[in-house]
Amino acid sequence: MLFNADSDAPAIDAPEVRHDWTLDEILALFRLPFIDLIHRAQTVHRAHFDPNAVQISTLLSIKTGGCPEDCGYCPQSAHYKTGVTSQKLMDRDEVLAEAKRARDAGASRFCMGAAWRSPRDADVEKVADLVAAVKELGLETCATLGMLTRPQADRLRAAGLDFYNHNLDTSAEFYRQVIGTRTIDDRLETLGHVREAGMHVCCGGILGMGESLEDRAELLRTLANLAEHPESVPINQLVRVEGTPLAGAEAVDPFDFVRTIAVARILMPRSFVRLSAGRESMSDEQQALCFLAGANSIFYGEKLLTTPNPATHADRRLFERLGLRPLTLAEHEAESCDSRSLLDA
Ligand code: SAM
Ligand code: DTB
Ligand code: SF4
Repeated sequence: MLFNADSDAPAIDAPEVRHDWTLDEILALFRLPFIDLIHRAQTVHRAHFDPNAVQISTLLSIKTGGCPEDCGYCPQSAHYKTGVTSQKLMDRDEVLAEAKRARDAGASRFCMGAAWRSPRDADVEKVADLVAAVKELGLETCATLGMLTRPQADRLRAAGLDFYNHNLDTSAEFYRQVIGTRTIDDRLETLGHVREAGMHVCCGGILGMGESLEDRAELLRTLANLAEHPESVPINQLVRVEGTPLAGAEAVDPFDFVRTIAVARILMPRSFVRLSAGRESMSDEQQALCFLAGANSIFYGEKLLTTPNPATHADRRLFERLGLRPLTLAEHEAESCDSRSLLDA
């Protein structure tokens, strides 16, 4: 590994996609001068992607609230009083109407979220039916339903599920301080089942929960050292919801958020890095810096799962101001390592 004379950060002229990052190398990237870091990230980004194209996903909470898990950040946990009430799984027709709306507004991927610790087999059957119907509309499909067994992952894949979202969220050590009802090893086990079933992995984390720089670096190290990089890496900024234990967490320094995007881009050069939750509280200028640092995916639509996302007219205006354009499914197909299930836009 080559090193810059004036920095411990690894050089970017090593062309290979690596899976052996050390914590020190990653910390050295975080500690680069901001401008140098962004330049490196943008250079890596341009080697793999059109820098002006952004993949668009839309989220829908198909089963909201009442979750038995105690994730300290989440408004949907039954452990906290946040005003989010427990609802049953949405009807098929309602989900399909939302999916059509998302497609017509320009989304290429539709992500269905459920506030489950782990779905029952009967729930998986219902979601499998939704997945097949959403695919019929010409959308890529993503689901995030909690922990899956291998047969459940196989069932969803057979129904045509393209992506499964299951975040590691933070370092293993900090995870224990935020969530008591499961471990990061439980998460890794489900990610293994998703991979074995042949689905694309969407896996990232949250910044702003009180984690240290080392925790952020360790999260990215774990992601980048997986046998295959997640195809999609969502970087969320904590949405501080009243009633959750993390409601009073300190805000993330905007430049530190951008740095994390840049380091994710450098470590996982071929992955889509998603500027995820938290955009509502970011300026257009901060979002532009995130795109410059290598973010190339967003959630589009006025709601995330239970909290607000920027108004669609604001996002369209932002894209216009920056000369950004939505990545079409056909382009994504060309860039994706597994395009079996993608349809032309
Ligand atoms: N229950 C499933 C699970 O935990 O995997 C799926 C839904 S859960 C809401 C999906 C992800 O949303 C979490 O892993 C976390 O990254 C993110 N999330 C939840 N609450 C959030 C918040 N307040 N701010 C930012 N991201 C949040
Ligand atoms: C991800 O990484 N972020 C999304 C999606 N994957 C499922 C969820 C964000 C949730 C923000 C809080 C809410 O709206 O409830
Ligand atoms: Fe449940 Fe997922 Fe929220 Fe945790 S993050 S409480 S598992 S919905």
